[in-house]
Amino acid sequence: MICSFLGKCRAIKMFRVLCLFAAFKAGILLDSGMLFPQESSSREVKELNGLWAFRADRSPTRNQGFQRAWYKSRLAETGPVIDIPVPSSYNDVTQDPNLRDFIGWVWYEREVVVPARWISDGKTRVVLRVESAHYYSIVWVNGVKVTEHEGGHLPFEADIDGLLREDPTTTTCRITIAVNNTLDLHTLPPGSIQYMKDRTMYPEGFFVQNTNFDFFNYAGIHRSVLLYTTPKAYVDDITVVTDFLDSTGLVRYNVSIQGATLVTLKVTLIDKDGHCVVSSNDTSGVLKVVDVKLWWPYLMHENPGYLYSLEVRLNAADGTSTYEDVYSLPVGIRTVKVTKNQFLINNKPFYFHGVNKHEDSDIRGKGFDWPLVVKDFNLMKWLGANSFRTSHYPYAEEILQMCDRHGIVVIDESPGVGIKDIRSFENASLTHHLEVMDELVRRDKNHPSVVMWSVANEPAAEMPPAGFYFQMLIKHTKVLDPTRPVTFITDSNYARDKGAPYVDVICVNSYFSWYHDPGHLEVIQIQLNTQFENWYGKYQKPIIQSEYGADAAPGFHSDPPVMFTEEYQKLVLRDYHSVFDQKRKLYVVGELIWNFADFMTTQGVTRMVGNKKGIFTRQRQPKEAAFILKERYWRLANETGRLPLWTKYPCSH
Ligand code: GCB
Repeated sequence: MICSFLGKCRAIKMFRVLCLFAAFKAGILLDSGMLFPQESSSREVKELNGLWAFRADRSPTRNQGFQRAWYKSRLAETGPVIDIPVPSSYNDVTQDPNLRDFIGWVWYEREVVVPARWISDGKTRVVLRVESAHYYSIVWVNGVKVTEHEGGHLPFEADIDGLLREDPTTTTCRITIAVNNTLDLHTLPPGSIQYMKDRTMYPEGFFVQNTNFDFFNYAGIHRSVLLYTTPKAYVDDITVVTDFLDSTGLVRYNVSIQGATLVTLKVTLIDKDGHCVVSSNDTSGVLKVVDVKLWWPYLMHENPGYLYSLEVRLNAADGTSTYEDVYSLPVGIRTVKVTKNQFLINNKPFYFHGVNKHEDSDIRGKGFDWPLVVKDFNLMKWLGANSFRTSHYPYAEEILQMCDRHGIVVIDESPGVGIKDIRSFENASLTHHLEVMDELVRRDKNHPSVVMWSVANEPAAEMPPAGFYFQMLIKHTKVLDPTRPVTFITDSNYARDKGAPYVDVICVNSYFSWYHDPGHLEVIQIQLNTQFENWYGKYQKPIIQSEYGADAAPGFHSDPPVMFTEEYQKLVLRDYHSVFDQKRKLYVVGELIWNFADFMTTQGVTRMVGNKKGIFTRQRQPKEAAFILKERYWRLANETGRLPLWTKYPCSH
């Protein structure tokens, strides 16, 4: 009996391992890695944040910088420059209205002292990395072009040690980065430039950038720029996929190496207390973790966000030198699965009670800012939020690292927002969108907090090309990562949505009593009920209410409630919640409020200094709705999860 039971267990374990291999093989199609830069005994990191010299190219064609080769000499030698901080959007840091709304090329420059040993030892690889610059970037070092990149929310890098060694007498190098925020029909997000030629109406050269998304198109170098080193033979990428059976964790890993063929490798999984749990000398394999500590979401377990560390130690030699490289990857062991009416994490039903966010704040715009990140995490935890969606683009990787550590679950979204013009479904757009998914999955594949990919927000999913477009996009994403569900966020009619058949989870945005039937709170429950029944009836897939909400100007009150007051916002939430409470027992697996905080938008008659659907103000102070949500989320957590011990005394946190 016992033997056959054990045999069965072994067979199941074997089967699990085989599945993990299959999932993994497909997931390592990407050719090179984008490991987060990290200091170790073999690697150094030098952040280049601070003040950069800056000039916007205000010439009518925006092309003067290229015509006059501004990258060839110091920027200050070719014209006036101002100080601009990195990271930050440039739009809101000066008093110049033209710079706030500038469209076209801007030029950044910074001189850097490179440690002499990086150049002289001949064994060091020096990489220049830009974590994100919006939207199109070209980078020169000492006047020589080293890379260019399309896309505003993901990192790119270039090896520059060869270039630095060309003149080993100087250890100063000049980095020039030209960044263009112009969006066209094939960019992500798409946009278009409209020239106004009627001289009785508009001044000479007048044009506007049109977009179909509801946030300000902040521009500039939004995240860190840094130099980092690795040895010439180095760990280029690590991929992990995890599973578990009973109390044994399975970590399938693959290490890819560059710069050497003859290497010895040691891979060690280390627990939080620093103890070695299991190790191997192979470049790929499955590590078995006895008495595994799983990665759990916040409020689902008393010890959420448990991370092991996978230390990869490489030793290599060529004819003349020896190399050692060390990289440590945080690893959370967990599974994600979807049934027809549930979202399972570690085989337990998970209910998303969370928020939609933006990378947005006063003065910095979309610039990365640690105090803001920490404040937002503290607010999310105060609220009892267990999840958020990176609406409407990939966020800084440091934010995902925080999510891994705190157990905050993430729906990771591409910048595919505002795809409304039929020309944005053409091949050029699809090709770029596929590349962006490659970059996104390559960067974020190892984060346990990321449980689902979202390929787009509210595309014109009823248009004829949308079916093919989303089928390709979702298939491609599943090949890149077969271990996570894929969705796109819809707002369109369930019967006409051409992409919905391909998604794993239906994510629906709706604004009843706001954009439809404004002022009529009494329609919410009936319309929301119909929405859920229609989608589930047609597709039998779990549903997340991925956006709902109402604008509230902070401090505006009225009873009876009217739109834009805090009372109205609260009542919209109340009516949505009562339907969620019926449907979450059936097939609704989550609710994400729109939005966590007020945020800046383009100017327009429906936006009074930005979108005010935040439950916090842009300065992160609570509106009344925040307390409604806090009460609800903690109640949901009490019903569905296991709270951390400190929550017995929540006031002290
Ligand atoms: C939506 C969009 C989001 C907007 C929001 C609104 O459906 O996805 O980007 O900001 O509605 O407030 O209009």
